[in-house]
Amino acid sequence: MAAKKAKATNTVALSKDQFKDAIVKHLRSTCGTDEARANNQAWWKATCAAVNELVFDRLTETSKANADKDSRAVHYLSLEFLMGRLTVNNMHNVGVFGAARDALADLGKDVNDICDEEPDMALGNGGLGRLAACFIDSLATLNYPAVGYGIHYEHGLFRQEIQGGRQIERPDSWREYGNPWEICRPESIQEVPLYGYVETVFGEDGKMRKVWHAGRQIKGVPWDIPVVGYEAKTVNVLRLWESKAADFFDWDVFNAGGYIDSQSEKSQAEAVSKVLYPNDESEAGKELRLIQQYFFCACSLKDIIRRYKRNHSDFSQFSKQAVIQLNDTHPTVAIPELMRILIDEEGLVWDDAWKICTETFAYTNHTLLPEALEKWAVYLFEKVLPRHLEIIYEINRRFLEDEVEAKWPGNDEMKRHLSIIEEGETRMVRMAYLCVVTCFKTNGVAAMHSELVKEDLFPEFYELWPERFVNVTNGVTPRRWLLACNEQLANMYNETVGTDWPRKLDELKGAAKFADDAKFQKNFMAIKREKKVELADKIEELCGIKVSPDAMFNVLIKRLHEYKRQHLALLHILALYRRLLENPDYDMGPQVFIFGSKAAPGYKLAKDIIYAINKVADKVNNDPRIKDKLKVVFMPNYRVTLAEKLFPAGDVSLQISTAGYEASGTGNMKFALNGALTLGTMDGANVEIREEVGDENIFIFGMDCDEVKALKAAGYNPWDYYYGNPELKAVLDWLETDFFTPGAPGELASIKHSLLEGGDPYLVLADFESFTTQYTAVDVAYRDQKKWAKMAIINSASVGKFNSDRSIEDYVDRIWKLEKVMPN
Ligand code: GLS
Repeated sequence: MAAKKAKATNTVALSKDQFKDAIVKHLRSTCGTDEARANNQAWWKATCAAVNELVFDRLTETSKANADKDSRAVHYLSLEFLMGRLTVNNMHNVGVFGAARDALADLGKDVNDICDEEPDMALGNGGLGRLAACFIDSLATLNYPAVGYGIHYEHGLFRQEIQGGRQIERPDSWREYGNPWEICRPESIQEVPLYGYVETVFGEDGKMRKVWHAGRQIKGVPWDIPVVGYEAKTVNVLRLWESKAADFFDWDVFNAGGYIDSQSEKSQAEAVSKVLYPNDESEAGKELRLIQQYFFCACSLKDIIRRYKRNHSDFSQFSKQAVIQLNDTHPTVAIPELMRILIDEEGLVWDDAWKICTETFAYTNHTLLPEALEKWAVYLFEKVLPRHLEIIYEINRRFLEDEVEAKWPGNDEMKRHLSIIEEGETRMVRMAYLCVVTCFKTNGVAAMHSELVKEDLFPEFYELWPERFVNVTNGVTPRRWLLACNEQLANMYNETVGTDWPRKLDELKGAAKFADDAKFQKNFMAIKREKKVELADKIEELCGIKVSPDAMFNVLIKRLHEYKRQHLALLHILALYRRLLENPDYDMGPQVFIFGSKAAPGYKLAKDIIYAINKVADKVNNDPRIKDKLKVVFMPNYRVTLAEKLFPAGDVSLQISTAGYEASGTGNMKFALNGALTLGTMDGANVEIREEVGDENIFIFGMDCDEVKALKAAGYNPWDYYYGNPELKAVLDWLETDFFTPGAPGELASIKHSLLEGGDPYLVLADFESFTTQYTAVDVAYRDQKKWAKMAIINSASVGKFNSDRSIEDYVDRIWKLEKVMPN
């Protein structure tokens, strides 16, 4: 089907001709060139500048309205914001996408080529960071006062190259040539102390005070990224802090000829915002990481307090004006920092300061994985943040002596168990406990996950304060994940259910009644095919592999982790390959398996899995015996921009984590919205997707969470499955040969060993049979294209719940209690 022109879905803010004039003006006045000489980079920057004429006006109006009304605002503290590109999104949100596209066309430029100039803002690892980006989009769209706070990393998540099948990490430089979306705000620079010691002093009034004599200071320079609400008057701010040396460099040293020495303080300070830590769900216990956390929390709190003080002379209204959401435990150090400011700098007594903290902070838990629950060595805290450690000790003392003692009198074992300080060879600060003890709300990110947070992670805390635990199921913004990335489907929905769905995603329900309609099915599947053709072209361009858009596209895109079980999919691919080799007429429709994934650089097995996928792909894709029935693709450098091509093109969405391990997942929502069917476990938000789309429109396999727990409790033995299933044994043994790595036997063996000698911690072998069996059902279903179309339409039309606007309304209702400031 030919691509219909995207309809401008909201009020046109500029006509095509006005937009054209604006671009031409900015080519000259902003970029110092003209239409004849400009390269695409200049065209892109001039286009952004034209959009910014609208954005910056709204930004100023929003901050003025917030200041005038002295409104309560949420401050979303997150070490990650995975923004991707902003140009198309911002154009849609301010309502000029159509005008911009036509204006550029008139000027002889293709909007896609121009927007391709923009590097991804990859300031996050995966789901957690992308969620933060969706949330700030929704907050602005819903006209809620909100500020996102994070770090202005010089290098975002590494760029992944694949060489000889292996992942190579290259630095990502997203702002090497400037970024038109950000504004530096030197007027709001903050100073951040570090290291040093704490002195106890007595004032003239005889009162004791603590003074932190810092050993070093660094400077936080704020960069503001406007966050444009869709069809809304609100433009909020994402404020990202860049670290700089407090004194640019030491002039005395410089003048004395010590140029290199004078630079050392500068480079040490700048190291703080240099790189994003590329670990998802596991933490490196690095001093620099702790400093990063403190740096951005300290800057953000100072900023929040500075704004508060414009209208208030004491702190009595602070928790009414400000709510601070801690996105996972990464910003937990904000808690002792606010206590320190209130007590040491503002002169409040402990009880008053504590009351403010317990009414201001709320915490979102994003994972149950033990290795991801942050703990910091006490000695590290003592060295970097000595005063904060004292405060944490005092919070802990009061918690144990008052609350735990009252609930479990005389129970020292319980005190040890719940203490914020973990005893052991190296004493550790348990950051999650500090959050739960302080925060007025703790939430999980999907219904099932929130139950596990209460039952398994914090059961005693739940017993103490049941009212503090809530659920807010994640969501994704339909502006980016349907309107902008799937123009064709967006247009079809505009014609079917009207143009309100990008805000009110539930309206797509109206399309479900056409799920049986032959014409609607045909159009829906034609769009899917068009997106598959686009992806197939991309695959050929990036990987040199030809795939047929008529094959079933199975897509598994997410960070590489054993619990996400990319290797389970790999074992299934090997099984299919084997079946085809044994019987070339084996009855299956043509299938393509498409992976996209980055592995943390230090995660050896994850990197081995990438290598294995690539080696298997080499063999399978070039084996004439299987007559193109099976193809395997590993797309390099998976990131938001690539995701925007992959989600619309998927037929099957693989969500195959071990039940109980994936807190929510958000890719599962993006796939369903774009008409892919989920093949997944009863894990995270898959459970709620099933509720929405119906059991007959989803493929569930494997053990559920209770079965996983029971099997583990009973003593799981992966060898039983190895010996019990000849096909499984054969494919595992295959990994030890040199079949996929000619001349180098054993190169893929680490996967087998982790699943057998390593104990298979994520029960890959236990779920293998159920997975392959269910995959046969998927293949059969896909070959009945009418039936498949119906199921795909129902999926897409039924997932309105997973709009991030709904998540935000839940946060507002259950936690933040905000009011809208700008009019709708
Ligand atoms: C994560 C979880 O692993 C995901 O399941 C979840 O969807 C996401 C957002 O809540 O958070 N936790 C994490 O540390 N990284 C994630 O992607």
